[in-house]
Amino acid sequence: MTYDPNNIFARILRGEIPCKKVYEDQHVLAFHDIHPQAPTHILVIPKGAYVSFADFSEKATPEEIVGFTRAAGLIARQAGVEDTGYRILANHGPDSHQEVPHYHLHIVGGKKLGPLLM
Ligand code: U5P
Repeated sequence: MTYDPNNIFARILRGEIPCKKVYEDQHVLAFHDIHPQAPTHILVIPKGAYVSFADFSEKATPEEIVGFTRAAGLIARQAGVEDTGYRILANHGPDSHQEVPHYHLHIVGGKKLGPLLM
């Protein structure tokens, strides 16, 4: 799938659309989901142009992958959900209900979560 440079997260990265930022570094931006599904619902996105997890895992540099993974852990810790627990998930493609074609992790927590599959 070709990356759409006008997808909503690309526009957030360019500052064209506001977000409730919780973290930013050279590789990563993280912000609160606009429709939170739990008390903590943060989206972590790479600054690089990757459509989904499959694209990111294949094309991102080792520095991006390490930076992204470390940042996600730090963001969860800073959100205060490390001790109580949280869920990380990423949707890839139509069957997963991926809505935004820019790779993102959901960090969800702050309450007891139900079973994963729905
Ligand atoms: N979303 C935002 N801000 C936007 C557009 C979408 O936070 O401007 C969120 C949606 O609420 C959704 C997520 O939870 O992005 C996209 O998830 P996914 O279905 O693509 O995995």
